[in-house]
Amino acid sequence: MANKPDHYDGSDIQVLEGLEAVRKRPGMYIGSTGPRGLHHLVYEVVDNAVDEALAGYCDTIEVWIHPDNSITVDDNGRGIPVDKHPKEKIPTVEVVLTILHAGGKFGGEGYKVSGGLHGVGVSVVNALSSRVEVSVFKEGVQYDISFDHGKTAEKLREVGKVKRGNGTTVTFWPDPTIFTDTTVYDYDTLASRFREMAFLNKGLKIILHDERANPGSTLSDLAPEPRTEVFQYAGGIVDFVKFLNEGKETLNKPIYFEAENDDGTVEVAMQWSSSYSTNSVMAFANNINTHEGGTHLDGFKQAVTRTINEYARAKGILKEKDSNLSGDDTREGCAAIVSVKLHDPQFEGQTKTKLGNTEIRPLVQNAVTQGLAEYLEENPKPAKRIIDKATQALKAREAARKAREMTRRKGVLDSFALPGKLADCSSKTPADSEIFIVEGDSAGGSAKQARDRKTQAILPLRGKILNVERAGLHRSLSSDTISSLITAIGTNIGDDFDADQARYHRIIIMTDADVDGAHIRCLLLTFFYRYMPELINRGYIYIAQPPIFGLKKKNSRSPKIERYIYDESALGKVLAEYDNPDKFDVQRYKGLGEMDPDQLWETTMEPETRTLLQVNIDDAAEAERVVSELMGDQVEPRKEFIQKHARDVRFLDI
Ligand code: 1YM
Repeated sequence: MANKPDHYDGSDIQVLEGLEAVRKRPGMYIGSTGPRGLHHLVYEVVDNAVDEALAGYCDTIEVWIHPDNSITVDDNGRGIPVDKHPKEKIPTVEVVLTILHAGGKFGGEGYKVSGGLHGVGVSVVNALSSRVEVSVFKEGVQYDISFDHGKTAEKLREVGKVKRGNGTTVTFWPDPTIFTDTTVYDYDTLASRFREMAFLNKGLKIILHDERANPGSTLSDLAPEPRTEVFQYAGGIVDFVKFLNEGKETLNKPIYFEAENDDGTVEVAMQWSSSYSTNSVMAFANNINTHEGGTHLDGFKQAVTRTINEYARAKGILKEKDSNLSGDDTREGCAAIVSVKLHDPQFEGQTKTKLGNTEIRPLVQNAVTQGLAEYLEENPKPAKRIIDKATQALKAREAARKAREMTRRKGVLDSFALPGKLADCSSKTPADSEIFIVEGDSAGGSAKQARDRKTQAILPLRGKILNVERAGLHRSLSSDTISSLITAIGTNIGDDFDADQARYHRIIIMTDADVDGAHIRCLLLTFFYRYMPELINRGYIYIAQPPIFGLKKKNSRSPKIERYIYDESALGKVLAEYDNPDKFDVQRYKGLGEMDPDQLWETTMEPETRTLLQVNIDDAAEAERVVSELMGDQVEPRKEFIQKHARDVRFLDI
């Protein structure tokens, strides 16, 4: 605080030290300064508006992504208080924006989004923005205040009378010196988060505008025109499970129950489909996706397993000699949302997304046991379909176990018998090792020549891989491609899966930049999503980014490529950078096979210079939906999707 201006009083110093701490260690407050952290700023502001909605004062939230990647969030709540704060002697809105952790400390009754990375408060957004502008509307009067790098720039002033209802508008510009990777917002990331928010808060309307546009481009992350989407669901989480099951053949109408006691509220919606997935149960606590599960999810699972077994036995479907249906059997093809709201949520676990409150478990368990038992009794036809599905899962599980034992005896899944096509790396340290899963033998050949043998392994895949979504585990295992993939990775699969056995900590999908390549990539992602989600959670799965254009000097006899372009939308910009673009030939790469080994190394494989996209399941709902829309029973949506999103990677946080 060397050059602290002399007119600061004690509270100002506290303010600066607080926000300075945030600027020094942003990761402690928002997780990272990468794209996730950047998007987190928006959630933090929107969470305040959602809290206002949970308190019953606000029903519409509007968000704009501006062309300069600044963000505006507006709500029609009460407006952040503008009166003088009794302790700090400055307007409360200024306290909220400048004092660390001020946000959560006020509030009275009700459930608030807090804990985890959320609820750190909007002052953190202020600290990490080069500028913030806030307008508060109360009783027809507008009040403005603004901040630069967390410091009050223009004090609160009464602007005058306006014709609009109460509310708050916040605009912020993420500080590019903090978010050094990128300050560009991803529309899909924000859209799926707001969709989720709208599902979880029945009736709440969230409107997202993207004012950015990239005219003339069909294959870029930006839409060709500005766009607006409205998220509002009268059915709440019932609509959520319908959404998760879109494109699937369902076995029952969504079941819904809710319960409440002094500890909190629980809402559950569930619906089975004929799909094989067992990881479509999503649990939330105070609107936060508890990826790591917790007490609410445990209560749900126990209740479902027990209730279905009891029903199946009572109806004589399970005989005395039969073994019980496992939890996985009862949840195969089950899409479910478990949403609890509680006063003081305890978030634990590695990513602070595991709910620890033990008092919520019996509430969920009783609600589900009672609700599900009643449903099964009253709806015998869908009940039979659900039980049949679970008993089939049990049979498949036993068959798969037998098949696994067979193949293991034959040595197929044995780690000593690595697949013949694998060109392994010499390093045996997984943290240093990576494997490229390459489409086709010819690209595989180039990659084998190009690679760094010490750390880079190559596994060429011949043709398309089996669609695991439709085939199920049993058939998948008997496919050559799948079993060589599993063996090469080394983790095994199903009950025997062990992420610690992964032979590589970077598993890189490298496919052509065309529609077939996109399809193969989707199939591989589906495989990892279904059978090795833990590898995605650990951040082991990546997608290689081969260039799509190369610029070569015209009439030059040298094959030297002057410049590679990885993004369709950048071509025009790059050509314009050169004084005389006529002097270049633009070569379009359709397949990896068109590059020689040196080029493949230089553009795509060299660790120092390449770009990799890391796959995560942050948005499991979206991944689940896209995967089933793409890979499910219906063919038309798949075709359309692939045509529309040939290079789109919505599983990804770049
Ligand atoms: C665009 C972002 O922040 N809305 C918002 C925030 C607050 C209130 C209303 C609010 C809360 C309370 C009372 C209360 C906040 N107020 C505070 C604090 N939208 C957005 N809308 N009156 C208004 O919780 O009691 C923090 S956030 F602390 F000042 F009360």
